[in-house]
Amino acid sequence: MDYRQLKEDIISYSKRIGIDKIGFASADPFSELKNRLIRQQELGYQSGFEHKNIDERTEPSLIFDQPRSIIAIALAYPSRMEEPPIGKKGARRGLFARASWGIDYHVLVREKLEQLGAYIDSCVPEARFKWMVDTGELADRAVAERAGIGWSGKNCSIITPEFGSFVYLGEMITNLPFEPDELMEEQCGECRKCLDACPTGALVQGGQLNAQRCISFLTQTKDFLPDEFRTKIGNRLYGCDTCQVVCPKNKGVDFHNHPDMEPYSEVTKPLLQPLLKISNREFKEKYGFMSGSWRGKKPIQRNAIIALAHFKEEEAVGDLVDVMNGDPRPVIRGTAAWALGKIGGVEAENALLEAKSREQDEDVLIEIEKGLQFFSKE
Ligand code: B12
Ligand code: SF4
Ligand code: SF4
Repeated sequence: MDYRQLKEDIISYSKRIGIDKIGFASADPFSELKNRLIRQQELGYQSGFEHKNIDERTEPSLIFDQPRSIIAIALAYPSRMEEPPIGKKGARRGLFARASWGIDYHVLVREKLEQLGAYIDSCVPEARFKWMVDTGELADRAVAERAGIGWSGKNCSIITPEFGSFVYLGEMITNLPFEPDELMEEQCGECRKCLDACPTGALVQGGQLNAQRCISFLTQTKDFLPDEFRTKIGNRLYGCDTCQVVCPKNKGVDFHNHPDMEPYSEVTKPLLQPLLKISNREFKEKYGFMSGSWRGKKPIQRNAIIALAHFKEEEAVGDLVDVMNGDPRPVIRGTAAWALGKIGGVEAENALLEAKSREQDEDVLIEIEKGLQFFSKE
């Protein structure tokens, strides 16, 4: 088999099916990454969303019989919305990060990997492969870096010279001995804009993230948001793009190569108030197709409440009172209580006092107290 020719054929095919970038890597163990993952774990810097088994994450032979190469792919996603709706008093809006615009990228990247797999199969019947995107064992960024897709930026993202860091990554382990591509030279240089712009100091140093402080992670948690972060999250409902938006390598980068990635602005920048009382069914119908809804409606609703507090949205007081009094979930009731205190006003204060005499849940009572403290500070 002429693997050099096959590699060329695969590259041509990948272009025909709309894969924006492809690279080939060895399937050797990821030894540096292994040390890094262990260290991150020791420091308590991981998010908990990573695949748990570090050996499997860094040793392809543990998850695939006799791996010979890994094919990495990248799909470029848009960074600008056409005519985004503008939020205003009485109609405030929240934000889903760009990685959640359009149809869930897990589906879109998977489709490309499946097509690529079918093509390789048609060329080499004895080919075996295992593909993954995001939820698989391997670290997608480490694979992409090794395959020369881009370099690992100080903001942790893989940055491609062509599409900036606004790319989704996926890969396929194979039993075919392709010639590996070369690593790309690091191009951050002296820049440190991302480190300076991160609202929570989550980037401990270039290329090292304390995920527990990263707003992207925090928007995806289901419990109460720690106080420290409630003023930092702003109107983000899912994810955070700050360290990518400030990156000079993303300047002017905005690719619309995939119609399925186009944002529906009413969903990616939705009105906040209707989210407070949305039913499970409505939520699934309206938001279920996007990656940002994977944790269900609770974190999004909690973040929407915090966003309304961020805007000090007086028009939302009535709805927030209803939620504080009637929602069955303590996190939602408590966050609404805190938000009412932050927004202020007589109606909010009276509702908090009334709730204080009736509420049974200890965590919610703590939030009611926090809400009332805003009034004593006035
Ligand atoms: C867990 C996870 C998160 C966590 C933790 C992120 C993190 N930086 O670790 C949270 C929830 C915070 C998160 C947020 C985001 N994520 Co995320 N996430 C993942 C996931 C599932 C695992 C990542 C992981 O293993 N992290 C552990 C760290 C240690 O490794 P890493 O950053 O992945 O790998 C690099 C470092 O290890 C570094 N490294 C290794 N050794 C050493 C040694 C030294 C000295 C240094 C400096 C560096 C270094 O090199 C590796 C390659 O770049 C991957 C999918 C996957 N299976 O890999 C997606 C993934 C990384 N996420 C992705 C995206 C898009 C995001 C967000 C942009 C989403 C958003 N808009 O909110 C943010 C970006 C936040 C950020 N600054 O990193 C994309 C990244 C695409 C890209 N171009 O890089 C991925 C690859 C999903 C995908 N398949 O497309 N994510
Ligand atoms: S995603 Fe946001 S919070 Fe996380 S490192 Fe980047 S700027 Fe900081
Ligand atoms: S902002 Fe600067 S330092 Fe950070 S990733 Fe971009 S180029 Fe690198």
